[in-house]
Amino acid sequence: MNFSRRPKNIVSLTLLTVFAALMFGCNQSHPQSTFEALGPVAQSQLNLFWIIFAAGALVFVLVEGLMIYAIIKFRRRSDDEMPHQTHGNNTLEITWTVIPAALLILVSIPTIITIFDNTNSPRTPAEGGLVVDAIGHQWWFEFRYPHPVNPDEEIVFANELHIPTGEPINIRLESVDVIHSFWVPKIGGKVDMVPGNGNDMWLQADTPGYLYAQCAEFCGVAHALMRFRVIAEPREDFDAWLLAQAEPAKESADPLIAAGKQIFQQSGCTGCHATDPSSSGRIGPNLTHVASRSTLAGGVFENRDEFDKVNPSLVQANLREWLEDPLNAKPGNIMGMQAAVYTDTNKALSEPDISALVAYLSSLK
Ligand code: HEC
Ligand SMILES: [Cu+2]
Repeated sequence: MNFSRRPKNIVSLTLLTVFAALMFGCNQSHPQSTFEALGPVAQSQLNLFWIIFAAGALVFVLVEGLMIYAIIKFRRRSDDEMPHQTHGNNTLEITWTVIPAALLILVSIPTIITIFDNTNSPRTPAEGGLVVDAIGHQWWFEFRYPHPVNPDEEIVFANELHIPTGEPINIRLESVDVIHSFWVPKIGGKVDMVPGNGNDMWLQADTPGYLYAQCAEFCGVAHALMRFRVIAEPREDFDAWLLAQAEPAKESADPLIAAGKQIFQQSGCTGCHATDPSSSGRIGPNLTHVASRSTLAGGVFENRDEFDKVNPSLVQANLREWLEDPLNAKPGNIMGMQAAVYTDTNKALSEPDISALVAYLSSLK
């Protein structure tokens, strides 16, 4: 590096960085912005952010102002003048110890109130509030709902959390492997999913919407591709959705679909995937209604078209791409690393096998 050019490089690099940051900020879509709070938990977190930000800004302006004042006031005025030397000042030292301590105490009050508000659900399961289990897996999310008809059973779904709007939803967080973190930026969360040590949280969406969410704790190679969606919908739509999920997998007489089902059973898929709505605790997502999901493979594939509807031809194209080469779509994922059809070339799926599997899986609506 040419050292004489260094300051110039630093200036242009800084300008470039500022420019890039501004350009990114210009984007109209902020699917994961915490500045657009759509529910009470996210709103209280945002309020707390502004309180702390304001306190920090106040301290910044005050300290910088005093510093600039001192630099100018006590500067050396001529080459042979020695500025006045000061050693210790009790009044000043007490002041700049007491003011920050007081500020910290002030900020801690709304912080503690927010922590308790975010922890204590306004309608607990005991008070009749809806409760959903969210289980972290490397690298996807499992959700279990109470069965709408049979209280002894659960409905198991993946990568898409449906919630009724305007109600507090109690979420019990767990993990089967490493620590993950559950985060829906616009309505709340960022609470850890710890294996063997359940955490509780609640959140609420005030209006219907399709929200982006993701794991917020580094959990291994595919962490960045561990996403999920939240679908907030009116109570009736939610109830209808849950009833549909409680239905057994669709049967079909179509020969290609029947062939696909057979390949599914013979290729080891059932070792990791259930096709019964109440079956949980497998290595891979429950596939009973996989073709009704708006994404595949932890949010990697979008199944929705420009009208925001799950589009059957997109579902088929995405299933095909996933089954042809899961490691290309999501590097390091457990299916690509462990399923025999990908690790043992003698068992590899043929093109007709994949077509039959796509026909079968896309019939599971
Ligand atoms: C070793 C266990 C294992 C086997 C065997 C396996 N899978 Fe998977 N499968 C997974 C895991 C884990 C995921 C989740 C991957 C991710 O998102 O990180 C997955 C994801 C999927 C998905 C996407 C589901 C969703 O909701 O996103 C489909 C479809 C699928 N597998 C089909 C199959 C088929 C068909 C077979 C048989 C040829 C098969 N799998 C065999 C573990 C397995
Ligand atoms: Cu994770």
